[in-house]
This record gives sequence, C-alpha cells and structure tokens, in this order.
Amino acid sequence: MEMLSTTSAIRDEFPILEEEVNKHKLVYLDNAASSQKPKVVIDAMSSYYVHHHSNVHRGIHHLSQVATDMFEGAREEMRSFLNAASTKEIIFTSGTTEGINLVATSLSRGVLKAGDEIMITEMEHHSNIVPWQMAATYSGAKLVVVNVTPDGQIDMEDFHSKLSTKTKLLSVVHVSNALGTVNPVKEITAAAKAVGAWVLIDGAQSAPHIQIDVQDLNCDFFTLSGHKMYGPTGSGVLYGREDVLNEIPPYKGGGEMIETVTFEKTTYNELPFKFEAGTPDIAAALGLAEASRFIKRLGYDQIAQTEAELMSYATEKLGEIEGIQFIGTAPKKSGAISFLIEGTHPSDVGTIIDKLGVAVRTGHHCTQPLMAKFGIPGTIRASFAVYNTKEEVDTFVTAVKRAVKMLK
Ligand code: C6P
Repeated sequence: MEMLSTTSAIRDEFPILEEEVNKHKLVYLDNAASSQKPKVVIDAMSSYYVHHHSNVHRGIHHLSQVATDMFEGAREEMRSFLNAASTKEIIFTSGTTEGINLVATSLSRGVLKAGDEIMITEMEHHSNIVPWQMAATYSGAKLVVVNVTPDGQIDMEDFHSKLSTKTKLLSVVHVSNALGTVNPVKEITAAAKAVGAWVLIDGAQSAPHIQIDVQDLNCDFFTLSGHKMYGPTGSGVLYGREDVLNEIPPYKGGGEMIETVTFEKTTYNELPFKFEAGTPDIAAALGLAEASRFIKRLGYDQIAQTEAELMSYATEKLGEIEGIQFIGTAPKKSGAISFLIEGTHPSDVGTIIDKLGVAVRTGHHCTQPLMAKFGIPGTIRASFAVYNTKEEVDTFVTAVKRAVKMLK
C-alpha cells in the first residue's frame, strides 16, 4: 500500500480536489461541514454493491453471510478506532445527530425524572441542544447551561458551580465546530462522574483530528459522524458503555432489535442490536470502517502536525487584514478558524470568494445561542483537513482580501 507521507500523495487519494469551481481550482476549506472522500472509501462502497450486497443478520444464503461478516468486521474496526472494550458498545448510526437523539430519547423514557438536571454548555451545536430540550420537556428534568468565556472556552468555574448530584447527564462538545476550541473533556468527565452523572461527548469535530480513546476519556457515550472524518454521509457511531446501554430502554422499535415479539410483549435483542432497528446502511458502515483504516494509515500525529501548521499559518495571514476579528481565541484549537471583518457581512464575503473557487462556511454554524452570546449574526469559518496546503491558504486569504476591497 502506498505511503501517505507527502501532501501530494495524500491529495492523489481525493479525486474531487482536481475539480474546478467557477473556472478556478477548488480550494476546499469547509471540512468541518463535511470532508472529502478518498478513493479507498469510494471503492469500498462501490465494490460492496458490485460484489457482495445483501441484507445483514437475516439470511442463511451465501451473500447475506458475506455481507454480515463485512458489516460486523466494520463494527470491529470502529471498536478499535475508539478503543472501546467490546463491539457490543458500538452502535451504527447515521451520524452525531442520530447518536445524541438516541440517547436523549431513550433517557426521556422513564430514566430522567423531575428534579434531575441535564447539563450542556453555551458552545453546543443545535444537535446537542434541541434533543436535550425535548428530553427535558418529556421527562420534567431541567436543562442547565454552562457559560462560555469571552475567548471561547468553557467557563470551568461556572461548570463546577452548576454541577451537583442533581446532574444526571452531562453532554459536551469535544471540539467546537464554530470556534475550534478543544475542550478539556477528560477533566470535565472526571468531575461529572464524581457526582454520579453520565457523560456524553459530542465528537463530531474531534474524531477527524484527535485520537480518541473512550476508555481513557472514561465517558459513557461518544458520538461521531463518518462524513466529517473522510467517510460517507449517512454513517456514524454511537459508543455507549455496556452497562449503561443495558440499563436504558431502546430508541427505535422494529426488526433486528427484538428477541421475541407477541402482541402482549416484546423482549429485546442483546447489545448492540437492541439499538439498531431496521436494515442498517451497510455500505455506509463499510465506507466508515475504510475511513478509519485510512486515518490509521495517515496517523493522527501527521494529521495534527499538518493541520496545526495550516491553522497557525492561516491565522497569521488573516491577521494582516485590517478590521479582522477572530471569534474564538482559546489557546487550544483544532480544525477551524472563525472570523468577521469590520464593515462586511460574512455571507457577502463567502459568496465572493466562492466565485474564486474557495469553499468556506458562513453563518451561525448551527450554534445560534453561541452567536447570540457573542452578539454576532454569524462568522466566516475556514476549516481544515489533512489534504489542505499553505498554497490553498494563500489563495483563500488573497480571495478574502479581494472580497473586502469590493465590499468596503
Ligand atoms: N456540524 C458544521 O458545519 P451531523 O449533521 O449529525 O453529522 O453532525 C451534527 C453536529 C453535531 N455536533 C457538532 C459539534 C457538529 O459540528 C455537527 C455538524 C456541521 O459545523 C454541520 S451544521
């Protein structure tokens, strides 16, 4: 297998990077929304459909057994990716949103009670706010929100002051999609577990950049989205600690999640199948496992080094622009840089630089409460992947400068 030690070898793996947009070579800096896919992921999915497709866990015929073995092999790959203790703890989902909804819905069915507290932070993505608001409404539990500091970190004093034995569940983002802040989730988890709370870590933006070890983090749940870590859309994993998953009720009802069904009573399947009702997205799971192998081939050291260099180079170059204001200046950041430029609207800047082939995201990034906290409508966000280059950063910064000139 070819080594992936140079940027050009890495870029060769991603066919889309050769595309032109508006007659310019694509510069893709919207990786936090969704990363691009390497050939190995695309090929794994297409080869599955060409040679092996059938439903899983259902048939005694050859193809069904092959597909089942491949699907369960993907589960083992994701167990190893997260260093979970057992494949029983790996639930395939469509992504982070589904993973959080699974836990929130399950806990709202008789686990959370009036008087209990669900703790989140001001930094959360809507996917880690709304399911908990719904769980609070249905269970009578109270939603408690921890403050964020002006530079975009979790206010640890506020966290400790709000944490209590009433806290039944803490759900916190590992890496902020809007600010890039890397949160001290191991420390936060330890404090929450000391008061008896369960902890869910939203790893949508950390899994692409930081090696995850759920046993070391000691969390009860961890969610990731495959499409942000070089895998396909519609893929994801919810890690759940085995004893906790055994304690909480199922999420969706249907085929596969049952042991026996009568009209009077249903008994549920063993883990992880209790939480996987219906035919799963088999090809997506295989693509995700291939993305995991791809990340292992790269190594997180290489990913972290490349991306840290890009982040600091981009911050320095953007800093030359008059009137720039960075939103989120925590000392530990990963993946994304958010900013505003005085006298311009983020979406106008985004639209102009798109005409020059540069893809970034503008707006509230599904974090409206965080934007409200900073008193801004949104930001321009550049987000990085291992295939990005300093030349692309130069193109991006030049494009932003041109946009500012046109708009001011
Ligand atoms: N953030 C972004 O551009 P899904 O859509 O289920 O794959 O991921 C939801 C989600 C949850 N948590 C965090 C921290 C996230 O960043 C996201 C997705 C994208 O920032 C799309 S809004």
